[in-house]
Amino acid sequence: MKRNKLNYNSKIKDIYANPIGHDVLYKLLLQLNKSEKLVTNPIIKNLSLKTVVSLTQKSLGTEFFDVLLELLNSEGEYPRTAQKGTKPTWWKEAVFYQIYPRSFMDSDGDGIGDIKGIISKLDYLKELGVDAIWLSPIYDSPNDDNGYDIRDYYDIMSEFGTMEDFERLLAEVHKRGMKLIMDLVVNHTSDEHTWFQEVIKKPESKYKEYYLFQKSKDENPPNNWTSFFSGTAWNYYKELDEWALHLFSKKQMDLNWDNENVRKDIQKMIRWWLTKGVDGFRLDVINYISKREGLPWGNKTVGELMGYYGIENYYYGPNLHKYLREIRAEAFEPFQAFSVGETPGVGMEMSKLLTADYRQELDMVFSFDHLETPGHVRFDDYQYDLNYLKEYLIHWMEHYGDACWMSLFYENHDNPRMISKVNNNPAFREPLAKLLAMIQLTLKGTPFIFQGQEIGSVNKTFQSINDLRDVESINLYKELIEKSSAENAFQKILSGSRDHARTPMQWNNKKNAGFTEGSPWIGTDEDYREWNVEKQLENGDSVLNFYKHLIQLRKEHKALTYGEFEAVNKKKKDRFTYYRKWEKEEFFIECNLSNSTLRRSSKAVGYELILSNYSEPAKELRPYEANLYKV
Ligand code: TEU
Repeated sequence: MKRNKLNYNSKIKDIYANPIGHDVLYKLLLQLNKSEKLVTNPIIKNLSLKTVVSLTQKSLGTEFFDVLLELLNSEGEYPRTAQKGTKPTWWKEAVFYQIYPRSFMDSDGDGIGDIKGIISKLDYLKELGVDAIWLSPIYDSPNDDNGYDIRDYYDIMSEFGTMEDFERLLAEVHKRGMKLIMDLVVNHTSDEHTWFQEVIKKPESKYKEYYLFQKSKDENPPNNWTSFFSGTAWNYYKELDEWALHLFSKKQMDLNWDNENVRKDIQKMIRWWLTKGVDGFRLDVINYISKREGLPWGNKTVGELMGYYGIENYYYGPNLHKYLREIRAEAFEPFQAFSVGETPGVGMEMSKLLTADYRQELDMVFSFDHLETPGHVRFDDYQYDLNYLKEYLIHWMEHYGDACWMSLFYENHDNPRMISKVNNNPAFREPLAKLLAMIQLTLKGTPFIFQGQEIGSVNKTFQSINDLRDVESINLYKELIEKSSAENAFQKILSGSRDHARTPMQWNNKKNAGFTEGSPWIGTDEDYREWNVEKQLENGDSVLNFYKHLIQLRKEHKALTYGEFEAVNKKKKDRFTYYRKWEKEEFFIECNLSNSTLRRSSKAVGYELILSNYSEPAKELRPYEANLYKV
């Protein structure tokens, strides 16, 4: 459906009805920790943009609104409403498991996880009930960002093994009836990729057009865009007297997707892997690939609000849909390959335009608005409020629509552990781990479990900055110590470091948690002695067995995958209760989102209790109690 362009006479309600307008305002409200009512109340929603500008000019500036309108009008399409019926496919029924290869299992004692290590654990994953594996990058890379900086798309990182090892892995995965998806990192390549190296050697090379080089008028970078890993997003190259764009580390150079040759080369590479038999891809920061022409300066207000400058020029760029459709048609479609896009900053309405089945772009996306409670960012030291997660999930369950399918996750290799974010009191670790599992595995969508989540992993007690390895943490630390004490800087890093998720998988209570015979590339702490796979496999009540049980139930009962979702007592704080219904089958899920006791829901009386994170019955609903009933 097409709509009219928005302008200064448009009303707030028109802006909120525009898919990007909706998601931008929603995100803004989150960032400012304000209720949605702020834009939906009758007075405000009828204000014209003109009036809003005059009211907020001082704080936001007028240019902010020009930028906003340009962004909003760049999307001519609106999601269709009311398509009824979900089309069944394997990936809607699957439970995915993300492996971060560097930290999963080391087979050769060099302290770095590898492909043979993964193969040795496939039976474990099968036992757990995993249907599909997402492998973080295993391509040849100098590892500035642990493989997210690819040097050669057609080769395997030597620390991880060989192409033969990979082929064996794929065959072993398939032999067990599972699927394998790879990470596709194509917003950027390593600066050590031959394309980039060619340019440095030969400025007149055709590969210059593969990247985003620009001249600058003076000694400063061409624009004010900042990198997600601190500082300017530009590197200066003396050989060329030009700058090249990198949204991430200094060694991750952004590709120029407006160059058709780049797109063709990438599509060719994707087909090459699909010909080998991989089942699909997780597409790294795929919503960043299309940059606004001329790479305009980032708006100051947006930059201050988001913490990054320039983002409005590329997080939902003008050709994004076109490029995604091309990839789909030229590479994915002929192989029936599955795709899930990593799309930071994209909310629900934009996600619809990226994933609705009639649009032929992606199958699913990872949206991230639920990973921090409103008003907070990852590096804040605060306690995550599960009431917000509930609100977010209900919103998506009720409005994402039958043409779209949601990804369900709390963790990945870029985020601290969810249990630690919610409550780091060890007394609650086990019930909380199970509560999170209950929610993730009984909702509508495809669950993605991140390695270690299934044994209730928590954040590590890193002692100093020397214990950390991640380029983001290290760069941010350097930036912070310019302005504050080393101790404060380290505290901030500890709250948000991605390394919490990257310590070795805890297999047993032996040396290095059974991860390696050598010395691990990143350490673990004493935690593994009590919290490890081996121990949990032996204990019927463990977090691991709870996951296993839930996954099994999900497979046995269609109600838990395709079933209708119906929330009950939505407004009741600390309580998350809902039904899943499919034909004659009905389940009721009752969760206590707090660390205090609550009155038990009267609804559950007479229902059959199938699974609970507490073994003894009790009158009250105990801290983080989670129950699954058959109605
Ligand atoms: O992450 C992209 C991303 O925007 C973030 O999740 C990122 O980790 C961080 O929060 C930025 O502040 C993807 C990958 O998952 C991540 O590991 C890579 O470092 C990044 O892209 C670059 O490839």
